[in-house]
Formats: sequence, structure tokens, C-alpha cells
Amino acid sequence: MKQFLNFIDGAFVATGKTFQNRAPVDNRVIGLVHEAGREQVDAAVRAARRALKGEWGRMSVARRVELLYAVADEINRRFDDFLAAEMADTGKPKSLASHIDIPRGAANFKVFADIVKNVPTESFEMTTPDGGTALSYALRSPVGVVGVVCPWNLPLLLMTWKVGPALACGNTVVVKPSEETPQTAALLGEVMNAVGVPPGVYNVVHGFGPDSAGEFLTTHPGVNAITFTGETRTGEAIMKAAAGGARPVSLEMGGKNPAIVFADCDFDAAIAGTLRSAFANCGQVCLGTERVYVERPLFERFVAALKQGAEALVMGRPEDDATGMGPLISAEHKQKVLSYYRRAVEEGATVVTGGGVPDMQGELANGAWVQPTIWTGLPESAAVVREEIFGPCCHIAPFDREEEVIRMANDTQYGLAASVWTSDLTRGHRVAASLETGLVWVNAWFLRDLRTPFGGAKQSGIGREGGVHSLEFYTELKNVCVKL
Ligand code: NAD
Ligand code: 6OD
Repeated sequence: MKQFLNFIDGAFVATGKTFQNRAPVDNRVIGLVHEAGREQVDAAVRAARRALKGEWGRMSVARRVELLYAVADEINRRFDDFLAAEMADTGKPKSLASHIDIPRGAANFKVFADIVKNVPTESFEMTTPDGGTALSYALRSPVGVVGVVCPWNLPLLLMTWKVGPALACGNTVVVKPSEETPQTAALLGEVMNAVGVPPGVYNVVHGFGPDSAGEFLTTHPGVNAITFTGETRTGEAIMKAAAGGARPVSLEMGGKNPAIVFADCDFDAAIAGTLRSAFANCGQVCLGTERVYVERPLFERFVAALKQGAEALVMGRPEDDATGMGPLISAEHKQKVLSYYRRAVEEGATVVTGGGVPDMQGELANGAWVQPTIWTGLPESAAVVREEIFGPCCHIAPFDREEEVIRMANDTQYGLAASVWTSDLTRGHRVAASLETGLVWVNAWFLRDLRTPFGGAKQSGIGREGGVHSLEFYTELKNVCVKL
């Protein structure tokens, strides 16, 4: 049986306590994860502090950048290992993991290495009261030891989206991967050692949230800042933990993202985009669409075409080239998603397609599979239209007027992302400006430029990641004023 160990101070560390790692495709136990207790979390935080005071803290930006490039190259060299680990943990199709998750895992190091290399220093010359001059300039220093708490849906991508900029800015990190997906975080430890990142710079502690590694890390007084991606409720708990010591938090949380389809859109592009945004990664993408609003003249045609696309998705093993959709992350999450499938019917939905469990054969019958599902006919007040499900499903409603659809799209506690499909770009800009979300795509979905701000409004998040916005979180700015 494979063992997934903690990575502390450059060494893999076993503990006396393990939990099972199961494959979502067939519920098989694929490894034992060594859960970190308070003692190991403390050792990881101390190692991170030592590294900060040691070689890493003294390293030139140029050398740090070189090492981060080497990390990216090593991830690419071990591409197949990362791919196998991510597929085993999540069951996501090879086509997805090999085009998105693993390449982004590498890119997240290079992009932020380039950013720290090129970011200018702010400076101002002023006239002093006595008629002389003074020069003020800003210095950036690392914020310190950063606690990184990650979800299971895009494990490598989302972890490196935080670790890349944190290290680029000169911090050290203690990562708590999701209990569901321990593998790629551990592999990254091997990469760090292989390229010569000093011990203690990157640490991994495995475990759960409350009364486990997640809580021990976020309440540890030696952690200077906490960055989190996951559910909104968990984000609230982490914010409370961060209040002790008044530590900064960056929170990327849930969503209930709308897609707005105007009748003048490029129909095929809107269908292809919505199929991806509703069903990619089995609907387990924070940016995914769970509410679709279609202008009435196009409604019937759109519903029929999305149904056809959903029914054509092939479910199967991640390694199979034909596989277009994998399972959910776990048996527990399957039960949650199925409870919403039942709830939709109780709330009066018309089930356009899906609504249950597919007929998987052999060992796959034990996996966390659910059908891609489309509903129509629900009121905006229905739980299924209001609550984040995080499964391969969406509700489609018609609309008649632009103001009406903007009101419906904004009528939510969440504010992460939206997509707008129209050939009238003036309208595209106007609607984008009216939507209460951190991200809007016009005629696209999940098209990413890593220099741009990423994050959510309302209960979808606090702060922005991406480009120089990540530097705002991972550095302290100091103003130095020199009277000349
Ligand atoms: P989750 O909140 O259940 O868990 C995320 C991480 O937090 C895990 O590592 C977990 O062990 C840890 N955790 C749980 N309770 C904790 C506590 N009290 N203290 C410290 N750590 C704790 O989220 P998930 O189920 O892993 O991921 C799915 C959710 O993440 C969805 O809501 C989705 O929308 C959201 N998400 C958001 C983004 C974004 O960028 N906004 C991206 C991906 C996922
Ligand atoms: O692309 C990204 O940088 C990002 N943070 C994606 C988040 C996806 C959520 O599941």
C-alpha cells in the first residue's frame, strides 16, 4: 500500500496515525495518508521560520527566480508522475489534467518568478517644508511563514497558485492539502529537494480541518498569514482563527455562477462554453456555471442543444482518451449532490436530462458517479437555484429583458464569476460592468491571463490573487523617506 507522508524541513515524515486515500472512480483504497498532529504542524512551522531566517531569507531575488524556474521545469520533467497522481486522487480525465492542472502547476512558478523579477519600486520626490527635497520609496519584504489551506477540486493548480507567488516573494510555506487529495502536494516536496530549494521553505502537513492539521496550522501563532481556497463556511472559520494575532487572510470561496445567453450570441460557442462551464471536472470548478439564463427566443433551442451535449459526455476511467467526464470526488460528496438532485424534483423542477446515477460497469459501479443533469422550471427562490451544489448540474431559466437578467444574476450571496454570451459587445461591456462578481467572461469561460486579478465579491472571497495582486498579500510594503 502506498504511503503519503508529511514533508517537513526537507524530509518525508511518517506519523503514528493514518487515514485512507480512496480513488473516486471505484472507491478503492489507494494509499494511507499520515495525519499530522499538533507536534508535526509545529515542527513544520518552526522549520519554515528557520528557513526564513537562513539561506532562503538571504537569497538574492535572481537566485530565487532561478530556483522557481527549476521547480517548474522539474514538474514538467515529471509530468507523467503528477498526471498519474492527480488522476488517481480526483478521477478527473487525462484530457483535462494534462491540458489544465499539470501545465498550470508549472506555469504558476514561472509567472510569479517573472513578476517579482520585473515589479518596479514605487518612488516619489517631494518638496519639504524648508524648501529642500525628500525621496520616498517603497520596499517589499516577505510577510513570513504562510499557511496555505487547499481544496480538492484542482489540487496542484490551486496549491501552486498560492505557493508560487508566496515563494517568489521570499516567504516560506506550510501547505495543508485537502484530505481527499494528498498526492501532488507530496510529490512537489520531491521536486523541491531535487532542484535544491533549501529545507523548510516548502512544507506539507496532511490531515483534516477541525481538530486536525487544518485547525492546528491556522491557529498556530508562528504563522504570519493564511491563504485559503474552499467553501465559504470553512473560510469563515479560518477568518476567525486568523483573528488571533490579527493575521491577514486571503479567501477564495464558493460560487453560484450565472451564464447569461442573449439571443444574438454565437449559438455553437455558447453551447460549447456552457457545456464546459457546467460539466468540466464533473461540475467541481468554483467558476462553474450552475445557473443559466437564456433570452426567451433562444430558450427551447438552447435547452435541447445543451441536453444533447450533456448526454454525449462519456463517463469512464481517467486514462481512457474517450472519457469526457469523471466521477465526483468522494462517496460523501456524491450523497450531497444526489440530495440536491432529489430536492430539485421536490421543488418542482422539470428534469431535462440526468438526475440520478449512471449505470457504470464492474468496479466502476462503486465509484462516485452521477449523471450530468439539467433542470428547468424552478423559481429563483428554489434551494437548487440558490445554493452551491458543486456537481455536474445547472438550471436553465428564460428571460425577456437585460435589466431583469442582471437582477436575477445578482440576486445571490455569492459573487465569484459570470459569463455573458452575445455578439453585441457594447452590451457585453455594459452587462459585465453591472454584474456583482469578481470575474466576468464575455463569449468565453475560464480563459485565464495569470497577470490579472482573480477572486470573488460578496461571500465568494476576500482579496485578489494573480499578477501584482498576489504580491499585495505575500509582501509587507515599507515606505522609506529620505531627506536629501
Ligand atoms: P472545504 O472548505 O471543505 O475544504 C478546504 C480545505 O480546508 C481542506 O484542506 C480542509 O481540510 C480545510 N479545512 C476544513 N475545515 C477547516 C478548518 N476549520 N480549519 C482549517 N482548515 C479547514 O472545501 P472543499 O470541499 O475542499 O472544496 C470545495 C469548495 O471550494 C467549494 O465551495 C468551491 O466553490 C470552493 N472553491 C473555491 C475556489 C475559488 O477560487 N473561489 C476554488 C476552488 C474551490
Ligand atoms: O485559474 C485560477 O487561477 C484559479 N484560481 C482557478 C480556480 C478554479 C476553481 O475551481
